[in-house]
Amino acid sequence: MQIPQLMQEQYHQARQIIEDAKDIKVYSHIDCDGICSGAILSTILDRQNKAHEIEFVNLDVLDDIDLKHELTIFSDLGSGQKIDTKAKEGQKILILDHHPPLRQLDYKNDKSYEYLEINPIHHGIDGSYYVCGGGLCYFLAKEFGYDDLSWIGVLSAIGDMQNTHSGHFEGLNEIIQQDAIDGGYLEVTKNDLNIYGRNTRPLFIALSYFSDVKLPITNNTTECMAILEELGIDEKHNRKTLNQLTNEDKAKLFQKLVEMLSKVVPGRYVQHIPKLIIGDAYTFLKEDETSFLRDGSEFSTAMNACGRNHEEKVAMEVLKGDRLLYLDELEHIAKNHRVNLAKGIEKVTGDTSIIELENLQYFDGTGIKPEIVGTITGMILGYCNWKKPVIGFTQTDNDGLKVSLRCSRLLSYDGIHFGSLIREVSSEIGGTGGGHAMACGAYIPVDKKDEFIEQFNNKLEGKLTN
Ligand SMILES: [Mn+2]
Repeated sequence: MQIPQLMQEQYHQARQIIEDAKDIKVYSHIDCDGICSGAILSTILDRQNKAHEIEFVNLDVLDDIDLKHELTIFSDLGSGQKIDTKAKEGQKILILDHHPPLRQLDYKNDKSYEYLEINPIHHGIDGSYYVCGGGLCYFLAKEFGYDDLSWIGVLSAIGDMQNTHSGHFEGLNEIIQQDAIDGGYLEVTKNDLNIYGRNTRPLFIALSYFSDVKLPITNNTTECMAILEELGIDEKHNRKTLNQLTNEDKAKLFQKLVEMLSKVVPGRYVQHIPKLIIGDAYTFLKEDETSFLRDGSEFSTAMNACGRNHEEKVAMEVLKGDRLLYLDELEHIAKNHRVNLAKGIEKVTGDTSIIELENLQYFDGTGIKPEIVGTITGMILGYCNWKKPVIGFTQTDNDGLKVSLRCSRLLSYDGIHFGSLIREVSSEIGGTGGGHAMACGAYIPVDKKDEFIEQFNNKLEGKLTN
């Protein structure tokens, strides 16, 4: 795939707009993709000697926002929000977003302010699997000749789960990946064993987090050690990590996992088993060999940890190259984050009961911060029935309910898009929602919880394999 000509022309225009501007504000999203987008834009602006402000925000603050700067740039957000209701004559707006756009390509034509929106969907390019916010910002960097930022584009796509469909990058993401490889920033190991924590987690612990399907090893480190011993891998419990295994050991482990999975997975899911344990692995070659920044998934988790704790700037400074001051801070934030997650898990699996209905299961996560309820919901999956999605609820600061849904990847491979379902159900009861096929969320009125559960349960009738 190549960048369509019209989109390429938009990038020329975007460059011109930036070169002409003196007073610039950037709004970006608070997740890994948004932080990567912000870091790329900020680097472009630094190198162009452009003073700029950058702010990481939630989507809900953007509708009817007061624009105070000559040029306002929105990255990884903006397409779906009414960001220009207060735009004044002479102001300029640039949007780089991959979410479904509210406005058409010709929207700019009769405006008294300058409006440029670069969104792949306007050009017939899928925004879930072919390019994300950070990728769109990278193509702008490339327009300026800053190909060295390609690796941040790759990281954004990892964080945005753009490769979940096939285990590989496709579409425009492939161009970014190739640029990063050509520049010597990235190594892609095709079809590697795909277990989280390859660089820093001892394998027997990494394996115990396997939760797409409940296996004997799930949340059971003793069983993990026994299996590694049986396979003759790490039998002395040296706490080897995945990336310390030989290919031969990886192949043995792959066989064992397939065997375990085949025993418990219903027939219609069997074809998807390899995708659960195999995928491309991304190594950032400029990072220290033992650093968690060296592995793409671990790096993106640290970025998300910052977003969840309102420390996006720390994450951005690390991306922009500061490894002295900010890397320590990043490690500190990531560690605290893990402690908070563990406390949340303990709470839900301890005194809160997980309630199972015909087609879903849910828990009351009161007291869990809304920023981390999604991550916790994902980790709770390993304690539940993997054949149904799990939904967590918690209160927001403004008396609403935050809803998070996670499910086994097998359900999404089977064709269910929970992001679309949650959008439908939440809007039917006066809330808002959306997201990925297997990780999504919503905000709903606090008194609509029961209605939400009932409607969601009904909507799933006949869609799941029990
Ligand atoms: Mn994104």
